Amino acid sequence: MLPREFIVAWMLVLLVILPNIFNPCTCQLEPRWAAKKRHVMREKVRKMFYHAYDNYMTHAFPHDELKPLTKSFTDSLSELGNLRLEHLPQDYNGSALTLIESLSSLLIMGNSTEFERAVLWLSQNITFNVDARVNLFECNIRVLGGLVSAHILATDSTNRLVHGAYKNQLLILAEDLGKRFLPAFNTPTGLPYAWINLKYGVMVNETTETSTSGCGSLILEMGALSQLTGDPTYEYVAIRALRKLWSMRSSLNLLGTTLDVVTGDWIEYSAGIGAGVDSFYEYLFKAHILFGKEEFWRMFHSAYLAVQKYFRHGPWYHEADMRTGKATYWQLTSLQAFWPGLQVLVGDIAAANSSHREFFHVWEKFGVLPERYLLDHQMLHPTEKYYPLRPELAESTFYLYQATKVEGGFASVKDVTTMQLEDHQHSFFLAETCKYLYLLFDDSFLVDRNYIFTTEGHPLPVLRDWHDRLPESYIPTNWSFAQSEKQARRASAMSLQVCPANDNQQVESACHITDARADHRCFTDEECGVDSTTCRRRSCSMAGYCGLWLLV
Ligand code: DMJ
Repeated sequence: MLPREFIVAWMLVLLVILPNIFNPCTCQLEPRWAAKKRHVMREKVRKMFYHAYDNYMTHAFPHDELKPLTKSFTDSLSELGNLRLEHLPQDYNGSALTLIESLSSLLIMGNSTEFERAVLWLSQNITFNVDARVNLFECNIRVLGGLVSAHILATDSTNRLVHGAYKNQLLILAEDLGKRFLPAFNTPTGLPYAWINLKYGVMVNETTETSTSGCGSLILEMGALSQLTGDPTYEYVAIRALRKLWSMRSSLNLLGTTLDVVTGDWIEYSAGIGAGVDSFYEYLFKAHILFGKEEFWRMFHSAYLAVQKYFRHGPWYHEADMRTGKATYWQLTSLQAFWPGLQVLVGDIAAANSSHREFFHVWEKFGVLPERYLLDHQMLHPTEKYYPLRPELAESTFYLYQATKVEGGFASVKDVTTMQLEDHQHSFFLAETCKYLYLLFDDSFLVDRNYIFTTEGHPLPVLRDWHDRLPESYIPTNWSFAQSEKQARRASAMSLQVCPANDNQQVESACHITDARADHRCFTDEECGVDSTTCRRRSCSMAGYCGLWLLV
């Protein structure tokens, strides 16, 4: 979610949530060559997606993921997050994971025929009553998220599916899966086990260790499932886990990376914004947008400020000990690249820009973004040199198109120094990487719609019915709220801009508020917004322009 992400993702977000800055007049004035280039790029991405998709369908479907070099398959659902490959199932033949992950991308690319065909196939052929131990977080973001999002898209009349055949089967499947998740939450703390056997529940002697993301990144999918089924249980267990996790924060508002779900003790006190924690931050903010709960915003706001205060070093984000705030590891990881995208959603554009630039520099250095780069030694991590085509740096993937395309699909990069390939096409390549690239060149799917993308890139609509109350805009004084006419019509993430309590206070937070008029003209100070870099309120000059004018 994620950074997500970096220039592609945040340009995408801008396209989605700031339609006012890309107003129709601008589009009409787009030079013909630019429109042509956009078309060419879009078609390239479409080709890339179908190369991955068609090869999956030919050589791997209905298994989980494609092995593009050997044109075979892997039933990898139980391998996700399972570094030591423990307790692999003996009798599991896959759940068409890549097909589930591809559903919303198919529709976004305008292929409602294939989308519908896939929906019907899944409806008739998938069962989760399988003896497979899966990672709750991975299964939630990929499978539950994929199904819930596809159900919403399948029942959205504007998608012009041939109706009749679809009778909520994906929702029935999603609910079945959600029920199978519930035993994982049956712990003294309410924090879920990281692993669950889909058929038999939590295994005897199951590990009690899990990650912050594992406990804190369930609310979008589980909350959506509750809204769609009317059964509050899913949302309840996810919120209970999130609240417990938040209660375990340090006095600095920092959390660690791993913890024990039975005792509620931290195991790893060092944390950053990357692996094991990333989507916890992402989901606090997105849950606020999707469900409108103040509680999520309050948690996010404190957590965001703590990240900026203790992890940020210039444009970089290192790790720190949650108890002391002292820096621990100085490393850039591929997963951290979601952060600039989240900063854009929050409205902290200047900060997003500078952190994105640094990710991009490392990308330029290697031609791709390595999984882990040691900032203090300015070198690659010796064992994490790979680049599995992660979506967080979707743009770089586009440049990698030629390098990673093999006859049988797209192969992950095993070592960014040698560009040696690996026989694995991850399902998120179709769920996210191709989708974000495509949306960059063709966002027509998003016109007049307001979606939140889950951490796996599955779109969920922001709906009035799901909301405690609609997002409103923070005004720069006193943390109170204002709702403009425009925001009432379009509840967008960018309406959630937060500013410091007074004009002189400079905090490292999301504080950008746009001027009332795009040309920055004004009659009064009230028409001027807040400067994103300094968090200072702009004022109206004698000549009638908003700016950071020196007041004498
Ligand atoms: C995806 O499965 C999701 O984006 C997740 O949140 C973490 N990253 C992988 C892809 O990199």
